[in-house]
Amino acid sequence: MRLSRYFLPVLKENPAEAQIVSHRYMLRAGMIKQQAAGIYSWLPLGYRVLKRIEQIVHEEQIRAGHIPLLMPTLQPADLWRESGRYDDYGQEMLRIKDRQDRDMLYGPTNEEMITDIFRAHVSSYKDLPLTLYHIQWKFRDEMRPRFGVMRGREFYMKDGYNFDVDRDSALHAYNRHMVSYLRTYERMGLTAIPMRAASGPIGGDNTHEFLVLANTGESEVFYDDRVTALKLGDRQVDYDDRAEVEGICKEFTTLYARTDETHDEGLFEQIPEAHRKVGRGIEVGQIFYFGTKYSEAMGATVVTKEGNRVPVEMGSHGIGVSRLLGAIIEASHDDKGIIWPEGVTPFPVGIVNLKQGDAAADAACAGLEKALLAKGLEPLYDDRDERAGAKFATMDLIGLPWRITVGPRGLEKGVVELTSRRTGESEEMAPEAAVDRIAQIYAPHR
Ligand code: P5A
Repeated sequence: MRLSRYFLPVLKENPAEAQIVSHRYMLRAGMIKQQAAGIYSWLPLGYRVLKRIEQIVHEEQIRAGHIPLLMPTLQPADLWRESGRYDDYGQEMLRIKDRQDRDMLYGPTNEEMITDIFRAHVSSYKDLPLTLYHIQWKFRDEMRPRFGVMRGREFYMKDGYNFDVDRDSALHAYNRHMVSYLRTYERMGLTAIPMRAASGPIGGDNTHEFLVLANTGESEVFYDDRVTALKLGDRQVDYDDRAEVEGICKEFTTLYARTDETHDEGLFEQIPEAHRKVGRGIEVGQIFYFGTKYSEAMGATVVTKEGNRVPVEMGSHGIGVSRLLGAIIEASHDDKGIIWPEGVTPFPVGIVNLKQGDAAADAACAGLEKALLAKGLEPLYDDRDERAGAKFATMDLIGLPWRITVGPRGLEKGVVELTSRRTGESEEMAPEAAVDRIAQIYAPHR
């Protein structure tokens, strides 16, 4: 993509309405535009990151054996009357009437609708286990939408729902989600800690939230800091192996880590003092096991091997896809702008032409662009007729992890400069070597 033809409405000034750094940088980097309180348009750069995050979520769900579908944003109120949540959900639910005067709502979550799909088509243990998920817009009329996409009213969520014949199988589904989430967040360059939490309006007594530590987080968290060193890494996990999956969950949930809702001061004090930490965190996901809460109310049953008809065991599992952009920026930035982890960056590399209009520099940049594209790595080429300083400032703000700088002086020696956004370190090398290096860096991410 050439910057001269792109749509990147960068702001010079700090927007007054942004209280936290991720919101400020998303506005300044031309990623989002507010359309109403807590409702945003996703401008091209923001949209690219949203799609990258969505892609990682899909890949990891499919790896865990979960099946994508797509449910609508609008739902009939009658489904929610069956579960009893139509009245319980209160002011957070956006209620709408259609022209026939039927009660509708903009879905804040989909437990009822997925249970309706299940009961229409499944009635035997032979069709289980089953986990269906979608990535779809949600609406919650939050009392205090704030911090940009972090607490929106309209937001993008991955929500998955497991159906199992008995409690043990449903707990395996819960564990499978936990492990797949750990891998998902790691691929985005995040450390997200599973913490014992409260279930709120979704229900059930077994639930974990995934928290990214950040001073600007909305949740107060209490944890043993040794939990932050745990990594899933590139272990190959067999998601059907109950013992293996449970073992990984134990590894990640044995050290104390809780939100304020479930915090237990007595247990907390048993942690050696040097490791005892109180801080704040951003909730980027939550998993629930709630058994038969919805299936019983809505008549979603299966016939077991023994021939008994029982309500199906369920849980639901959510990832805050749009919130993740904010969380990643909170975790990865400096005073010049965003620093995208390679896994989610909107473009893998930026090309800065120091002397637009210089025949050799223009040709070298075009050559780099072509060579990178041929490797499936689309660069963002700043081909505008701007000062070098302004070009660097834009690249730093939008946070591409790598930059190739091309100028007539370097080209006389046959080199360009490859710079890491994270460390600021630069290295001179032949243009072909820079392309190879970028390809190597991204090999594990594509
Ligand atoms: C699990 C999936 C649920 O709704 N039902 C389906 C369950 N869980 S949840 O914890 O309420 O939401 C899941 C994740 O969505 C993100 N999230 C938000 N993101 C942006 N703005 C909001 N207002 C908002 N509310 C929830 C969070 O990341 C949460 O963990």
